[in-house]
Amino acid sequence: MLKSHIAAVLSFAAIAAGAMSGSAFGQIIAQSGFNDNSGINSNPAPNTPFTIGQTIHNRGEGETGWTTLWAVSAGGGTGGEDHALALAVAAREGDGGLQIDPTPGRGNTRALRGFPSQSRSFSIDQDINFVAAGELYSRPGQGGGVPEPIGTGPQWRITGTAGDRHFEVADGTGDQIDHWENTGIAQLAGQWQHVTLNIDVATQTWTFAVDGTPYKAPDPLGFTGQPASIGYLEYLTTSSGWIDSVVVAAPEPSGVIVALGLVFAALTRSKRSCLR
Ligand SMILES: [Ca+2]
Ligand SMILES: [Ca+2]
Repeated sequence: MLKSHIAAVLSFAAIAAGAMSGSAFGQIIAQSGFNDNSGINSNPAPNTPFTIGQTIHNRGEGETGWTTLWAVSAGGGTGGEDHALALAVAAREGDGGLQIDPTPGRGNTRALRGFPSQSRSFSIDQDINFVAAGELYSRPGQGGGVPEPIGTGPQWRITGTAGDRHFEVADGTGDQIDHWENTGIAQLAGQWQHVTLNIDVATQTWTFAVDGTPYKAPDPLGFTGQPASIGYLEYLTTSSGWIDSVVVAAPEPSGVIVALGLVFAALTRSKRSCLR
């Protein structure tokens, strides 16, 4: 009798451990790999979801979960398509990655994509590899076809002189004005770094981490604006760099908690039966 209870406890523990050690992400809402034939969202058909060597503008068809294709613009208007390309050299995974450069005469280049509006907790992950000049901004915000970041949520950027490249985050107060803080986390120019945002729309706060190292903010990071939901992500740059593996995910539904609850229940039952 005791043996079977121990076996049950062990199997529940295994389920719990599996749930905890499973995917690095919770439920993936949408992801983009800028690939054609290998890697995230790739398929055997040539030149889809991306054509290696060509723009990502209006591309990404077949990548499920998103509400729009990638949209590229420059200097706040149309253009920039040729400065946001899916290239093999820009790949962190698969056979393509995004190379994004400022559009000459326009100051910057911006790539934006919509996902189903999130009003609770979710995360945005991406791999980036930029040069030690200019800036890269990312300003996810309120979606629903709103083209400009009028309801900006979290904001982060890479900035600084060549000897002092670093990540900054905006600790917003909802006034739609930038309030930058230096995270003290170095941008390693020419190297891949993994940037993770955990966003809580309900409380209008967020956390920021690079390669698993969290920025220890003196107080919780706020949103720059007051978005009731967040439905797009973007990259706006005056720098030159590569971006790959963009993942929007929701937390795992209480699977781990359920599994732990079952372990506790099993232990309790086991203890009771031992006492009997
Ligand atoms: Ca890729
Ligand atoms: Ca393909």
